[in-house]
Amino acid sequence: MAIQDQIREIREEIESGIGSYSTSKELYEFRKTFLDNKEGKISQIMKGMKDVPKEDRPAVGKIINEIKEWATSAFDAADKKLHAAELAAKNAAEAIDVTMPAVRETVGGLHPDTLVCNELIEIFSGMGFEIYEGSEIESDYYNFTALNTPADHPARDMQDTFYLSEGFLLRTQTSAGQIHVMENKKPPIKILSPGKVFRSDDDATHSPMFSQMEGLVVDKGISVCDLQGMLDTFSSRIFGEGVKTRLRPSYFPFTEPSVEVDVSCFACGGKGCKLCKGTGWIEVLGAGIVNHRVLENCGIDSTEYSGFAFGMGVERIAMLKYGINNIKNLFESDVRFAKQFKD
Ligand code: 2NM
Repeated sequence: MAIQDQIREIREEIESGIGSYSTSKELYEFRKTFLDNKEGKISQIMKGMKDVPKEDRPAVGKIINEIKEWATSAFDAADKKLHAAELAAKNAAEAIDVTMPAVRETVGGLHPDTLVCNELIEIFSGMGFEIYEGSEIESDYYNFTALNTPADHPARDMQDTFYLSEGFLLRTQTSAGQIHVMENKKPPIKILSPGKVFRSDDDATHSPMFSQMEGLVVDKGISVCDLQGMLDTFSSRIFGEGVKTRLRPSYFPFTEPSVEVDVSCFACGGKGCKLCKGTGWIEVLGAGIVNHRVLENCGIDSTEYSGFAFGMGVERIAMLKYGINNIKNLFESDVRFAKQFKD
């Protein structure tokens, strides 16, 4: 076939095919079948030049160059169009609607136990108490014997205490740690011991693991007056201004005398309501003057020094403050419960 005819065929092929591609990648493959330096149909024609008579070569060379230039610009133009369409489609797909409402970020809150713990620590730190946490595993001596809890005391019963290996147990009260402090530090001592304690107890108001906060003050001349003064300050800070305290006689092996401490009902102001069961008073903690035997057990001369101590359950305070009626709510990790305590 004459070169002119081959060129006409190529031109027709390109003209009819060039508009049928929808992606620049497909168009590029089509382009290569004509313009590839080695395999392209136009390059192949160039190779046929050797059979063209010498005098015709300049004219034939010219038309080959023309078709090459024409094809190149035709493909460039078609490619430009496809690229523009592709870019527009990509931009449309990635478009951001700035009027769309933002996704709400959910932020966690502190557990009511932690909230109350923090508040108590804040209050007692403000009164000069140092924080001493102690350890959860204690020996029978620190948890009971040193605290003047005799061997036949019901609290030592297997049913109430989680015993570990011989002589060791999970502390049932944080005061076990306070014995270590009294053994190692000369008075004045003024410490607050927050932490987990363990007792084999389980009902609506008791959990086998709960948090306790115990305080201890030892110095020369400490009396019940110091205890009561501190309790008044504490009660109005935690439950609100105007809340009064009342001491009732009680018994603990580690204190003598021992008292139960009630606060006037912060819900009804003392008139009597559901929270205080009509009495106007709510029991919040136990306290007393440290038994001289406990001081002596720690090597503190009880003729020179005296002290007061108190202990409370953090969950009980949290339940009173937030109106929670079952302690299980505090340990079941139900988000519907937890979400109510954003502060
Ligand atoms: C309470 C009630 C009364 C108490 C005693 C001691 C220590 F270590 F000094 F002996 N610490 N805490 C104590 C006293 C705890 O909890 C209801």
